[in-house]
Amino acid sequence: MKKRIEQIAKKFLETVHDKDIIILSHYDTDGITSAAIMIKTLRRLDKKFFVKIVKNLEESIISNLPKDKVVIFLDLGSNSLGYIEQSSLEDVFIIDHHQIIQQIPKNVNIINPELHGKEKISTSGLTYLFCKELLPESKDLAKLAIVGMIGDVLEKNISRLNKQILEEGEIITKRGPLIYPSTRPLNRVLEFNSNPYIPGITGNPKGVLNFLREAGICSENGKYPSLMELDEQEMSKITTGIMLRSPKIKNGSDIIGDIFLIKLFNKLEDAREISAMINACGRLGEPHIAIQLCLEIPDAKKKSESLYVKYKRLIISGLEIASKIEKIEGKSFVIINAKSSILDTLVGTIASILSNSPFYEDGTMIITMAYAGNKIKVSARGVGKQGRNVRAVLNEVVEKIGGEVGGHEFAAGCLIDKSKEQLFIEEIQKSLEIELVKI
Ligand SMILES: [Mn+2]
Repeated sequence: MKKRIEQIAKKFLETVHDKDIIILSHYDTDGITSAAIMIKTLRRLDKKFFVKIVKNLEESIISNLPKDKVVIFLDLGSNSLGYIEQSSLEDVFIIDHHQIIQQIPKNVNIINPELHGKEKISTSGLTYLFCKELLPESKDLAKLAIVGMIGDVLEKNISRLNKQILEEGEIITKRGPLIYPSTRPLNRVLEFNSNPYIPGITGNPKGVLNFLREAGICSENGKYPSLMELDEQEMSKITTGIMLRSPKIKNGSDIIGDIFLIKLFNKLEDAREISAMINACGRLGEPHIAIQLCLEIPDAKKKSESLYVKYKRLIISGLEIASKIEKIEGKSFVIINAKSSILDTLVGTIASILSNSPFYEDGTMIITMAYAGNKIKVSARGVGKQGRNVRAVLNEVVEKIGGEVGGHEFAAGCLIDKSKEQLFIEEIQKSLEIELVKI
């Protein structure tokens, strides 16, 4: 993998010598942090570039790219190799970690661990390693790679390369309960945190104060310490207290993990919080604000904080809408068609939250749908780690009616034509009911 990165970086430097660059990246946290790492590096190299952040890499986006520029795809492209081959683009670079299903075309230089050892690493991590080859003094960008790693939930099993990135970035880590931000007063964080939902504490300021008193954590002049300020013993008291109150948390490992602190705007921040903030900006259609946040442009912090607040409100109201609208329910599945009442960029998150809630039994498949222009965004989640392979179910239907599928066994999504709305619902019901007979 390292050799490969070295080779491609060398080729990239030769290619961009007299050409402008287009960066095309994905709108999630991993894609945005990857783009920010690349932007910073190209600026330092005094290169001319243009950035575009997209939700999906559609064929028209690829075919409209100017042919005389060097195009670098970040966190996407591996699924679009056919389109890229047909595009007659001359110089294409891809840094990505998604599965590859096609042959690598001749005009493509690709870095993807799926081809080399399959190590679990985010695109932001790969982009960081790549940029370090372009410009060795890039270690200050390691923190962005870590934020992207968290965005893609790859922090539970830190791989070899990620470990190296953590060391190079001098990232402060601490074991503790994963309630974030770990940098703000505990009472506020416990009250407003809903993941995990802690009965008697989440949304309950009085309950929070009782809880902290029981754990022996006192306020000083009315101000409670942050999680990061606690010693080991206090930290474990908090963990035990949370577990005692939460029947859904069965093992310590469900709640304890590594807390990562990074310096942004010269202040220590919880990388999980920054990751969530970037995600919110991207999903609300303002990825440029998130990029500015990563680049530490002063105005961006306030702007992304207010987008983050707006996003959290939209999720809560989306959950309310999902609970109220008429659903199609069958044995061990539920279809929630929000049409235009929930943003297409939020239905996936809503499906995830519902799949972790106590409202649905293990083995249930949750399907949420929302309009996205002349398409429909469908998200599917399995409740508990059992039951159907939700990706396979979507694949089967989409093969019949057309569309694009992505994801894996427990979390998948697809994009279908709006004209296929009824057909999709009929077909998926058919397939779910038949599959049940097979079980
Ligand atoms: Mn990614």
